Parts: sequence; C-alpha cells; structure tokens
Amino acid sequence: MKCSESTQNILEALETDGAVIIDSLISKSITSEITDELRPYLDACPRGMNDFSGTSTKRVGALMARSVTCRDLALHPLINDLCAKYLEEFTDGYQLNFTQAIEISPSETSQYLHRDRGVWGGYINRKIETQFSTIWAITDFTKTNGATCLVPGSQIWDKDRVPLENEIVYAEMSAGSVLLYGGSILHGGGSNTTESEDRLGVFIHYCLSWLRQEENQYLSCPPEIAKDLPPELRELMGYSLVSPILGYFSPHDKKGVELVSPKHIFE
Ligand SMILES: O=C(O)CCC(=O)C(=O)O
Ligand SMILES: [Fe+2]
Repeated sequence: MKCSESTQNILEALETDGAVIIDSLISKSITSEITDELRPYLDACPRGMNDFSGTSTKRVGALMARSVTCRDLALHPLINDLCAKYLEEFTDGYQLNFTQAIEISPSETSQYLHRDRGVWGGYINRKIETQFSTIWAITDFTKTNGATCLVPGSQIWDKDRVPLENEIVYAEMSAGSVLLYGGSILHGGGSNTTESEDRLGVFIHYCLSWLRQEENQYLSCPPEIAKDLPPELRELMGYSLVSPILGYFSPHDKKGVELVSPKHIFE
C-alpha cells in the first residue's frame, strides 16, 4: 500500500490478510544510516546455531541503545497510530516488545513457520491479539534473498492447520518499505539462494502493555542510556506506569519515596 492510504484502509487490510506492506515509508538515506549504525554489531555477531535462528543468519538486539536512527522508526507517527488502533480493543496501552536486526545471508534455509505470540506460550486466549509488529526493509526483500514468508488469513485459522505451498506468500518489498503484521499470522524468514546478497531487516515489535516484554528493555537500554532518549521513547520502552498500577517501584537508595512511576529516575 502507499503511505498516503488511510489508516482505516491499512487496518482493514491487516485485519483481512493478517499483514500489509507500506511502500517506501522511509528514504534510502535513512536505510543507509541504519546500515552504518548496525554494521559494527552485525560484523561482530555470531551466526545462529539452530533451526529457528538459522545458521547463516545474524540477529542483533538492543536497537534503542545502539542505533539512533532506529529510535525514530520505533516512534514513527503512522506506525504508532496504527499500533494504538490495532490493539486498543485489548489494552489501555502498548509498549516496545522486541527490537532486532536480522540479516539473512546466502545458503540460509527457510525458517519454520510460526506465530510470534508463541513467546507467551499458549496461555493467552486467541481472541486477544498480543502484538503489532513491523519489519523495516533495510535492503530490498526478494523471494531469493530471504524475504519473510507469510500465510495470509492464517491469523484466524485453527492453530494446527498446516498451509499448502500455494498459500504461502513472500513479503517482497523495496528498501525503505515496512511490513506490518500481528502476533497470530503464520510466517518465517525465507531462504537465501543468492550468491552474495544479504537481506537486512529491522524488526520493531510492540505488544500489549500488560504483557512481559520479549526483549528486556531495561537491561538492553539501561537508565544511564535511556536518560538521553526522548521521554516518549522511554515511556514506550516501559519506563512508565501503566494503568492502573503496573510497573511502579520504590527507589532503594531513598527514604520517603515509595511506589512511584519509573519516570521518577529521570526527574
Ligand atoms: O527474518 C524474518 O524474515 C522473520 C524472522 C522471524 O519471524 C522471527 O525470528 O520470529
Ligand atoms: Fe517471527
């Protein structure tokens, strides 16, 4: 879809298909800044060592601490507007769940199809959507370089239904585009059959504010770094009190201050 499309139309497509691509939401200069910021971490990162994480795939986390430009992606106004509306039925608010750069290199095979809500086990009623997820294409995503595979409609399938080959589609998109999807659609990283092309995506996932975050934001981006971030980003990461009383703390080194919002440490 074009980024000029109404939020209503984007949300309807997300509801029906389970995923949507918004073309060219950010410029090539932003994707190259992100590549420059992440390259030292990607170069130093070991490859995965199992079926899920792949053996020719690198995963780099803590993007809010490590990449200034990824902070803008997390706060992107259109994305946040869509996320708030997509999840509003299930929560008072949402938070950052997971930040990861995933680089799929030649010879990688397909990741098995899965639903990202699986990280919370099978305990949450399937009527409740757990999350709103984004994959920002930092390089082009093609069928041959590892574009994410998705099964449109599977967000409402019986959980054991296995897709046929012709029900799987590829999120082919140009660098700067973003794929949106929820926690219930079947998907997985694609295989990379190219000679020398790496596929790089930045994954920024948001979840209901009352769930445990998949990536621990307070350790990945501790207060000494978070203090220099925009307050709205800190809030998104969970340095905030969530309605009605989730996340309060008592500063261990002070007397007389009790049960306050994490915002207190930045005041
Ligand atoms: O790399 C991809 O395209 C998908 C990765 C993924 O779905 C995951 O690791 O949960
Ligand atoms: Fe996934």
